[in-house]
Amino acid sequence: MLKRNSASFRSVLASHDVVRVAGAHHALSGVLAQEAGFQAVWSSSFEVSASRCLPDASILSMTEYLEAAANIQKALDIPVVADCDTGYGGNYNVAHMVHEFEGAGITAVCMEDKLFPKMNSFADGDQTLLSTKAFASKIETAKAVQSSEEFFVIARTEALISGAGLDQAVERCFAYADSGADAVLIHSKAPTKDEVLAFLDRWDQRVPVVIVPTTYPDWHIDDVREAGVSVVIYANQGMRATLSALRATYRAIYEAGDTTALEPEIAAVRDIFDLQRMGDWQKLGA
Ligand code: SPV
Ligand code: MG
Repeated sequence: MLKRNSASFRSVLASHDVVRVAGAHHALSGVLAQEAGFQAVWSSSFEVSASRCLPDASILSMTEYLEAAANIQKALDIPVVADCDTGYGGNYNVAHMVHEFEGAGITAVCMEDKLFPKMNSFADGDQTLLSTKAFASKIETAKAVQSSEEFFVIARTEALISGAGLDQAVERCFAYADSGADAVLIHSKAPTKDEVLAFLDRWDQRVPVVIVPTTYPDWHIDDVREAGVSVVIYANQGMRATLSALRATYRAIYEAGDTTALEPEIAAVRDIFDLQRMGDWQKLGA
């Protein structure tokens, strides 16, 4: 079926206790995430930047991130959650970003409360926070300029990432929710889930909570749901798996001098045709 009718993120959230989201940087990875059963795809700034071999440091333009997110969305029936970093600047940039992403059929965006240009949360470098007031104003701006009630804005605090602490994280998320955010994302780079649990303990669930369990991977989805988390983003595992597979494959080909041993281990060309919906295309006639 070549018709394109994807569900909005808001409707997906309304019909699931916990929404499981996989990171991707192009349509093919998004389609594989959908095939695995994920309810949404995270158009990751880290993945999109890395796919260009660039740091995740506000180097690419809004247009380049938009193109990546829109290309993924076009291939899917499930919604894309677009990682929009800081909103690409101040309030004017945020307003333009919402117009452009919403206009391209993206139904959910996420903005984080760091200074523009930002650095990836796991990297050494400046993780300075924008003031609560200024970021709350960005959230208000995003909500004020969206065209449809369906559009969903996630406010992400980097308070734990920057070392500002739990009180800041909680206060900021309350302020962002009260400024109209549809959900809050509490990001952590701690090796355990403890500080996220401490956050949840103080959170009053005025809006849903989103987590990104990259450095604390041992949190089973049933326990995540039980803890009161509504959205889980597995932000970069897909790209990391791709990296391992590509590295091993290229090395094997180079070292073996032919691809005989590799053939049973790699996807068939026909598998790729299926993901391209080649059969449906061919029914259209050339
Ligand atoms: C991303 O995937 O781009 C994210 C998550 O924003 S993180 O890399 O942890 O910042
Ligand atoms: Mg990002």
